[in-house]
Amino acid sequence: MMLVNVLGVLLIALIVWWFWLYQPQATDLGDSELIIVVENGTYQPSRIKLLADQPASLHFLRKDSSPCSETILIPDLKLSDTLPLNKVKKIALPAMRKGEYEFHCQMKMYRGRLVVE
Ligand SMILES: [Cu+2]
Repeated sequence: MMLVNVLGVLLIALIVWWFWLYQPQATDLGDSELIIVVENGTYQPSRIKLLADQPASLHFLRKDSSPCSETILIPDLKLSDTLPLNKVKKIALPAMRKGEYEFHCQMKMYRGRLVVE
């Protein structure tokens, strides 16, 4: 009984960590043509640093055939687009103010973040 409680608490801690605390390392967008791979439930990389007040573009390569991963949404920019399967798709971003902007798939299973600084 005790063991079950301990396991339950651990499981909750893991869920909290995964959904709220886990922060993957940020990758600089830089000048390079960074390609964000959409596969196995993650955007890789999922935390992308870019410069404020400059238009930029993201390149996505979707390898997951599930229909949900086809849509990409950046709610703060009112941006939504579709990603073709196994083809690089370029998404243009406007100049943005400093801050963090989430992007995700239709059901938020895939989640990423733009870090503008
Ligand atoms: Cu999804």
